[in-house]
Amino acid sequence: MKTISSSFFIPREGNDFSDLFKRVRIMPLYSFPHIKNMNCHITEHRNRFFAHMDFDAFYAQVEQRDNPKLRGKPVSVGGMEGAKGIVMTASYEARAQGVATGMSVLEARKFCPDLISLPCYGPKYEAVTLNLLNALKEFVPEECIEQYSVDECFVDLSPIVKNYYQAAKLGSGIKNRIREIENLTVSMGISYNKTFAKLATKLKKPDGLSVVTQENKEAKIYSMAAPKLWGVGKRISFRLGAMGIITIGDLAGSSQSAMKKEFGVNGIIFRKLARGEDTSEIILKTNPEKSLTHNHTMSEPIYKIDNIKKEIRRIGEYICRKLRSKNLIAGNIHLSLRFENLQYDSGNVKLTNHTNDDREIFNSAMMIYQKLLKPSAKLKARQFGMGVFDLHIDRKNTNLNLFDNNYSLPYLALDKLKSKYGEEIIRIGIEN
Ligand code: DCP
Ligand code: CA
Ligand code: CA
Repeated sequence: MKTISSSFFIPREGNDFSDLFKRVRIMPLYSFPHIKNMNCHITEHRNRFFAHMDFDAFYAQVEQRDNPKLRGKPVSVGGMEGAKGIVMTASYEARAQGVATGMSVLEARKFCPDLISLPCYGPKYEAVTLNLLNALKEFVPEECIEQYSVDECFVDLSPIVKNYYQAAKLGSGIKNRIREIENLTVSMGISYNKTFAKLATKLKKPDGLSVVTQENKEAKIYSMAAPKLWGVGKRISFRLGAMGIITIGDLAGSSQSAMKKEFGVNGIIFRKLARGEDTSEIILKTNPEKSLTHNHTMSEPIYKIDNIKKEIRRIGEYICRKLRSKNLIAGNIHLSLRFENLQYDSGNVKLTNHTNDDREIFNSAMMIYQKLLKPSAKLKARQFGMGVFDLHIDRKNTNLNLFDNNYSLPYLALDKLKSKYGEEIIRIGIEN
């Protein structure tokens, strides 16, 4: 058998499977996004009630809602107008005929010749999710709501309910409200911790509402396959299988030291999650900035166009790097120019697309510059300033670039180099 390999693997020897598994994967902590703030002082949540909800066949359900002709029909989203493209999701009618996420539309048509393949329209789905988040504020305080993915969120019901009966009643009220305002169904799981709430959602789909308690966790959760657990991917489950661990129940009953030996600290976490010992809380998004600005005063005033372009590019790159570090994109840019005699000129431009791309920001800044007073040998420029506004979270990174086909440059890798070696180390080629 081949050795599993990846740059994340380190050599490992000395157990029965050392021939099979010569390497151990070090899982980065972001593989467990929900435990950023795990409370180490308690072993298990008590008297806490978390709900998790996930839209059913999300993109496909939205398309069926918006076009009654598609209802009851096998529909997939992600195709181009013709037959090309990948199935991002499929309606339950299409799934019943064997269509699955990740297939090419051509492949899917072999199972389901009548498949209606639709293009993906990201902004529409994002708006639905935002409406859901707003609706939730009618039920619980804002700090009890966590958006987890494009169609999922967690809600801490604990400040409002005292027992599972009340939690289920509130959950059902939330589901009704979503149907009322959006005419869409979600499946919901309720439990005493976030991990079990998320697993509970999977128990009944579509339009389900499932409750997992300390008392019924063995019956409801323990028979589920281990990879259903957060962070357990194919490779991990393969290695768990070799240890005789197939279900979440097996994992809950496993030996802590064996898990630690095989997977390090991640092994302990997997076992804890399986046992219901997830003590994490709702993770709140930090408020995004409303604007970012940067000014630079030059020791030697400038007036030649080449020097001015260089200066504008430098400030633009700095701003873009700052945007990327905060995972933001800007919709509006402002450029200002101060002369030696303190005279001042400035301008704004609304960008056609929100961006944090060095080239686009530079080009837009140059468009503004063309309309400003020009420095000259007699009146040189002493300070340039740039501001970006109308900032939004950049969902491209989290959505795997599914919403557009624009290629993007490896900015994040370049930013790391710049942080380490300074601004001048590398620069994206920009046409002058
Ligand atoms: N999605 C995507 N690419 C993927 C997986 C999903 O673009 N590889 C999109 C399409 C889905 C949405 O994200 O509609 C939500 O993904 P889910 O995994 O929650 O799947 P669905 O909501 O489509 O179906 P389910 O009813 O199983 O939750
Ligand atoms: Ca979903
Ligand atoms: Ca989902």
